[in-house]
Amino acid sequence: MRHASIIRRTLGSLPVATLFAAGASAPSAQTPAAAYLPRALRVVVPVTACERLGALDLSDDVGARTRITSARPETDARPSPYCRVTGYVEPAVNFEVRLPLANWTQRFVQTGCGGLCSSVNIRVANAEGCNPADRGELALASTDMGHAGGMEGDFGRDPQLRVDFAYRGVHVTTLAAKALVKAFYGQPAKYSYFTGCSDGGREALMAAQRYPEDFDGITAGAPAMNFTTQNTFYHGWNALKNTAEDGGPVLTADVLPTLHRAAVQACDAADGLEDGLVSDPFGCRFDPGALACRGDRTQAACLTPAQVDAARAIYAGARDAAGNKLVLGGPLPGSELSWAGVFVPRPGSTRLMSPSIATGTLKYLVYERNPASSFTLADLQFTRESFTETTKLHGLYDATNPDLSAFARRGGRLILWHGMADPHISPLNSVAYHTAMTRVMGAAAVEQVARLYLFPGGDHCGGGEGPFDMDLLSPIMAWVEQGTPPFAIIASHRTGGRSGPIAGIPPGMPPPGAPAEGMPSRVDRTRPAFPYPLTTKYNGSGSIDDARNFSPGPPAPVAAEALHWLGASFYAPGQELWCQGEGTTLRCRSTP
Ligand SMILES: [Ca+2]
Repeated sequence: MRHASIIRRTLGSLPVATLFAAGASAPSAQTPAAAYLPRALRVVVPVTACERLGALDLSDDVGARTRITSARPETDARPSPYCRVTGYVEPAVNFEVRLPLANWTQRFVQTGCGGLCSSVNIRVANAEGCNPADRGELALASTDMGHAGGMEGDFGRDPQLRVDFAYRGVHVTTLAAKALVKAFYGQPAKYSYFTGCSDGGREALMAAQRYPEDFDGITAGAPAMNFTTQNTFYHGWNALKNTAEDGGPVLTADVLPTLHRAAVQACDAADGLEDGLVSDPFGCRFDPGALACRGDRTQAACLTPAQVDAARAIYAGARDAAGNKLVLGGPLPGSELSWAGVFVPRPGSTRLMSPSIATGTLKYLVYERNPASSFTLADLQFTRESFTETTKLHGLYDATNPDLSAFARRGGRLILWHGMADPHISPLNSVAYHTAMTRVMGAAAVEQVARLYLFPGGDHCGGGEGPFDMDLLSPIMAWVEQGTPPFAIIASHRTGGRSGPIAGIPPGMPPPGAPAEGMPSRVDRTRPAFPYPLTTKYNGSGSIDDARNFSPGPPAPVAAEALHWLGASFYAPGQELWCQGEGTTLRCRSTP
């Protein structure tokens, strides 16, 4: 029994009961913080003035010309004052580093970006209840990944900017930030972490795969690890399938609740608990044809034939005419409400994520030679030939190398996480990665280095109907610093919107999930998630809204045939390309 060890070993070292023992009688989001504690590390104070960092030349540390553009104390900052340093690595990798002035406890945390990035935005998400984060004790950094204002993707005309976006920008920012930490405090950070979601999840995996020395602990949410297919076939298919001949949408936002109710009705109880959440969307079979309009039904509560076709195609995911999958999968049953704003227009808005990111990626990023400027999304072919052409730079952008043995050898630890109702990136991508790691490294080695958590009803990086607010920074710190592997991760859901920031949301895009309604949010449900492929089982008595009434359920790995697609071979060691721009030419090789 391949998965018996994770249950036995983790249960033995960390009884589930202790994870729930600290909880009050009401569901509480505070419970997990008590279970996973970072080490108590002493405060280290600066050995130099903040402003003096402005005179540093970090070029040797970074291995490329690096300029500091400003260094000044932010003395009024909350929760604690810090030294704010901005700069760039040539050609244009902008970064910001924040160094606590009085309460640094020897940790460095770099945060990832979303979409195509294009702005510097330090955002520590999924860290509420993590003491060093809440108190402002962390040295922080982030980058725009080498270009500003390029959400249309047109920065990809410059090959070097493609490389900076693909993997170099984050890495050189890490080197610059670490050099600034050392100069400011007179010592390096004792522990370094990366945390990101969406493209930030891809960035997180890039670090583990390409630069295993950079971080001790990494959390990777909803990783866009299959960048080249995700931002072309996945988003392109959903956008085109939901576009009628007149250019208007087929599925409109007002039918999504109908579709969602039917999907939940079809799948809710099949996972063992009727709780309004689809906890096994991979095994669920839902046909939107059941909602087809009949004579006696009103339009609001049924789907036209065109809408049924569109919904079926979207669930099925991008395919060629022979049925070969061009992506791992489409959005899963239970995700319907969050299709709004992604490929189904919100009322009163025509702005959509899917056509915009797919068009930009196709026009400027994925092809070795960009298509003509007249290219439109409708020119994208869903064929095997087009797949081969579109993925030629897979080795540049994608983060699918499942061999983390170098990261493991240096003591690195990875927490992967994904919402099951993610409309942007199918959780099958993360499942496929975990499966490939297990195939390549062996289950015991994977258990040493990585965990995957899936959250029912979780939207993209945050929000959604299921409990999806959780502190992951404390568990990764406890694993790295105390040797305590994570087991139960307790997530909460709040009425009235979530309180913490969400990582990985591209600039200008609204966050997923219900908007905050201006009322104080209240935790209305907590639920543990256990390491994949374990499931979460209701104990049979007590509130289904209280995490304490749940236990680890039997492993339920996703069926192998669900992971078949034309890109299955991408999940292999040594798939990386190491590239640089030489003028208008992109030169790549298979070694650094
Ligand atoms: Ca259920």
